Amino acid sequence: MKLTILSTLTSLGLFTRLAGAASPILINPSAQPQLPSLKAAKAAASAAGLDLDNVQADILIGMRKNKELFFFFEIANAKDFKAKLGSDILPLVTSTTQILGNVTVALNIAFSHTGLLALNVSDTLGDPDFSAGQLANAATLGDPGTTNWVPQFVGTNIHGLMLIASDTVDIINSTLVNVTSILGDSITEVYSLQGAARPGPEQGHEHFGFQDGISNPAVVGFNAVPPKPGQAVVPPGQILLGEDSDIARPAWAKDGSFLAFRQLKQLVPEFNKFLTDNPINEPGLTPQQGSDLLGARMIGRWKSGAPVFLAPTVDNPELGANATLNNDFTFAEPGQTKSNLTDQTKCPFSAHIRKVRPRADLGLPENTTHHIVRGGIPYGPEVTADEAASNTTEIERGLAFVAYQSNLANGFQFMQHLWANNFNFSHAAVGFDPIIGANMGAQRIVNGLDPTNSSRSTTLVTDFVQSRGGEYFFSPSISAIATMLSV
Ligand code: N7H
Repeated sequence: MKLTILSTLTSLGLFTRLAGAASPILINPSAQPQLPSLKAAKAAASAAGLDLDNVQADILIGMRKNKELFFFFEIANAKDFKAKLGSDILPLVTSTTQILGNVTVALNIAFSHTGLLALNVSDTLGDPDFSAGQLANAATLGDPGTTNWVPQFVGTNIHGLMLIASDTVDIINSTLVNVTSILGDSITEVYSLQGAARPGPEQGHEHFGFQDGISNPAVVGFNAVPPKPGQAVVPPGQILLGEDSDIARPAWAKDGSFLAFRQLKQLVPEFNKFLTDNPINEPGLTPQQGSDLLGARMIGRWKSGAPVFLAPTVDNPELGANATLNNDFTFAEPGQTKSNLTDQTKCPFSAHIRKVRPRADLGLPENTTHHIVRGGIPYGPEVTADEAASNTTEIERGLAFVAYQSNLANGFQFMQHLWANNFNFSHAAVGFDPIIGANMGAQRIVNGLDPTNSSRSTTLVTDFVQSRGGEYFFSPSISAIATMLSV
C-alpha cells in the first residue's frame, strides 16, 4: 500500500530527480566520484562475476544518503520474525541494482552476532570481532570505558539494524510505520538515530565543515573502470564475503558484508575554538588563515576537499570540487614509490586521511588489505548561535559512522586501533590522529601540525570526536535473507 502511494507520487513527478545521478534519494556532490550508471555497473559486475541484484544497496554506494534512519531492534519472536522477513520485508529490501535505478526509498537490514543466534543461525562467519560484538572491542578501539556510550549499545541485545534512506524524513517515517507494522510484536525497538546530509552549501560536508566521502575505494565489479586518479582499487572480496580474495565462508554468507556502526559525537564549537586559539603562524597568513590551515592539516584536506598535499597553504575550492584531481596524490613526489619520511611540510604524517590511508608512506603499489567503504551520514542539528557564542556543545551532533568490509580486524578496527590510535604509526613519534585518534580519554600528543616547525608537538586535551559506542553487524545478501535467515 505504502509503496503504491510512493510510486504514484513518483509518477506524478512529486520527487526531485538529479540529472545524471542514480536514485533521487542520493546526494551527488561534485567532489565525490560519480556512481557508475546502471549499465556501467552491470558491465563491470558481469566481467567480475558479481551479482549486484544480490548485494544490499548501502554496501557499495558510499556517503551519499540525503536522509537516513538507523533503527536498532531486538527480535522478540524469532519464528514470527522469520516468517515476516521472508514474506513481506524481503520484497522491500533494496539491492545495489535498484539503488542505481530509480527508487524513492531504500531499506536495508543487517544482524548482529546475537541477532543471528536469535535466528538460530550459529555458523561461524570467520570474524572473531563480529562474534564478540563491539562492546567487547571498546578498549581496543581506545574508548574511555563505556560511560559515554549510548546506554542501549552497552549490552548485547541489539539483534538487528534497519537502514532506511530517502530524500525526506516523511518518507522514511511512513516506511518505518509500514515495516514495523508488518513485523508487529516479533521485534521491539531498542534505539534509533536519524541522520541527514547537512543543509544548503554544507551538503556533503561533515559537521566540522569538511567535504566528506571523496575517497572511497573503487570495488572491482561495481565502480567505473578506470577508477579516478588516486582512488584505491580493491577486489570485491575485500568488502564482500566469499568474493575474489576473501577467505572461505559458509556459502550463504557470500555477498554479505560486515557493517561497523559507530555513533561519533563531534564537539564542533570546541574544535572551532581550538583552531581560533592556535593559528599556524606562517608568514603572509592572517590569523584566520592560520586557523584554517591548522584545521586542514589536522584532516589532510581543506573544507572544500582539496588535499593539503596538493594545496599546502590555502584552500583551493576548484581543486576540491574536481573529483578527477582531488584524490590524485600519494604523499610521495611524482615518480617516487615511497614518501620522504622526514618531510611533512605539505601534510603532517598524523593528518586524519594520512593515518587511515598512508598511501606511499608504506610504499607503492599500495597495500589493498586495509580498505573500507564508508557509508555514514551526519546526525544532529547545525551549531546554534548560543553554542557558537559559548564555544560549548549543548545539543549532540556528529557522524553516524558506517564502514563496510569483509574482515573487521583488517578494516575499521585495524584503522582505528593500529593506525589512528597508534602514536608510532606510520613511523616513530608521529603522534595520534587528531580527529579520531583515541587514548582512552587521556590527552593526545600530535606531532607535525606546524609546517614552520616540524618538531613542535601539540597536546590535545579534548577529544573533538567522542565515541558514543555502536555495534558490529552482518549485512547479508538478498538471497541469504530469502533462504537462511527467513526459514
Ligand atoms: Fe574519516 N573529518 O571530517 O575529519 N574523514 N572521519 N574516518 N576517513 C575523511 O577523503 C572524519 C572516521 C576514513 O582514502 C575525510 O573522503 C570525521 C573513522 C578514511 O585518503 C574527512 C570522523 C574512520 C578516509 C573525514 C571520521 C575513518 C576518511 C576526507 C568522525 C576509520 C579516506 C574526505 C566523526 C576508522 C582516506 C575523504 C583516503 C576521510 C572526517 C571518522 C576513516 C573530512 C569527522 C572512525 C579511510
